[in-house]
Amino acid sequence: MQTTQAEVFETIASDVVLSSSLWVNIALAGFSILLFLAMGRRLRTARARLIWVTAMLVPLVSISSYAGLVSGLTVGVIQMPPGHPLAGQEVLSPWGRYLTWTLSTPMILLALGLLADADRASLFTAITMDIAMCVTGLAAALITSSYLLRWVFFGISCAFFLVVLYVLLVEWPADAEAAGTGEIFGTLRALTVVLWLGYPVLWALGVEGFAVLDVAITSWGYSGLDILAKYVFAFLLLRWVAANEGTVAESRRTVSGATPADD
Ligand code: RET
Repeated sequence: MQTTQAEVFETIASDVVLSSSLWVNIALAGFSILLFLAMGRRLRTARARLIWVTAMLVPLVSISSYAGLVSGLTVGVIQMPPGHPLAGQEVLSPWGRYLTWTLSTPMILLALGLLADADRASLFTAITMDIAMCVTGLAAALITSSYLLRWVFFGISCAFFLVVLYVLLVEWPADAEAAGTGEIFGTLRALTVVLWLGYPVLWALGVEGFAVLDVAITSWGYSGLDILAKYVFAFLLLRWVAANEGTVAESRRTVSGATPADD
């Protein structure tokens, strides 16, 4: 059955729990954009300004993502394959979430990497593996031919996620320590690791996976995680950068990634 965008829009709008999970994020992203603009306007040094722009892009991508979801543009109706708990039924799939994560999550990692003064190779690794995680997660959500292959892609996405976690937990802490940003990096890393682990759990429990949670509750779960992993994260980061611009400015590497020894 072909469902029109207007029908999806109506379905979302008539479900108060589902639509409120989206509108709350549009409002908070809008507020964050204005707040972050004000917080960073006095920054002058190159690295601090780069972190600022990176942090600003998080709510900017988010407001576009959630507007796409409420409009119905990036929400599809898919029929679950045999073997899935809702086999044969048509369910709403807000695939726009996974797509826009490919833009927002690299910004979060870039901001953390710049804060830790990480080298280019580890920045590139974390960001490309993260994008691969999101794209394969999108594939897992959209496959309707085989229940098994949905989980195969889920597994592939988890493997990419492990690489991201490795960089965050093993590689960057030492860089951050050396850069004098160890404490704030530790706080933001803990926030990121704990919250990001919630996303695959939610995927597995939601309609995409075992269907223990319905679409609206799953959407609230993602929205709640987003609020903490994006706006609260970026707020804490920008507040620290604004108060400690001198520390951030004294990068061992230039913004281009060369270490002083390379010069
Ligand atoms: C998916 C499902 C497949 C397995 C894994 C996932 C991980 C997703 C993560 C998302 C983080 C999103 C954030 C968005 C902020 O804009 C795709 C759910 C591992 C970690 C922080």
